[in-house]
Amino acid sequence: MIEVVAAALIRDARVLAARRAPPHRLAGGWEFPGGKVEPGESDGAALVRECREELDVTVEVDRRLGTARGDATVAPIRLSLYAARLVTGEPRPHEDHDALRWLTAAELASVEWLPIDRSLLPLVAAALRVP
Ligand code: 9L3
Ligand code: MG
Repeated sequence: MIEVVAAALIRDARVLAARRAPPHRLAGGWEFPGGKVEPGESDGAALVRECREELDVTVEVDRRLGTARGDATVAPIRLSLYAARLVTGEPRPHEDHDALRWLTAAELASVEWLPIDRSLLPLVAAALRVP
């Protein structure tokens, strides 16, 4: 089981969605930014590191919204999604993503989510309603 963390980065009742860039096999799919937890690393530390690497921002990690299971190439993954807030910086895509969007609850269904991320959307919609 590969442990993966992702951030529902919320600002002004919108959540940040990121589109995976080529050449990854999941290119074109939208996700909550994040990645694999390294050995000995906490979920929170992994999220802070991933948001810095992928978006060039510092985030503060809030509560866990939920988890979902899915399949990666080599092994099943468990994705833990956390609500998070921006502390410093303005998100911009690096190598991992080629587009970013801030979505309202009403706009959540308007992008092509990776299936595992889509399964968590009801929890994100609830977090957007009750910040
Ligand atoms: N994954 C799915 N949804 C997400 C994230 C951050 C990751 N919101 C999947 C894609 C890969 C695996 O988890 O199969 C590892 O993610 P990454 O390290 O390639 O970002
Ligand atoms: Mg990643």
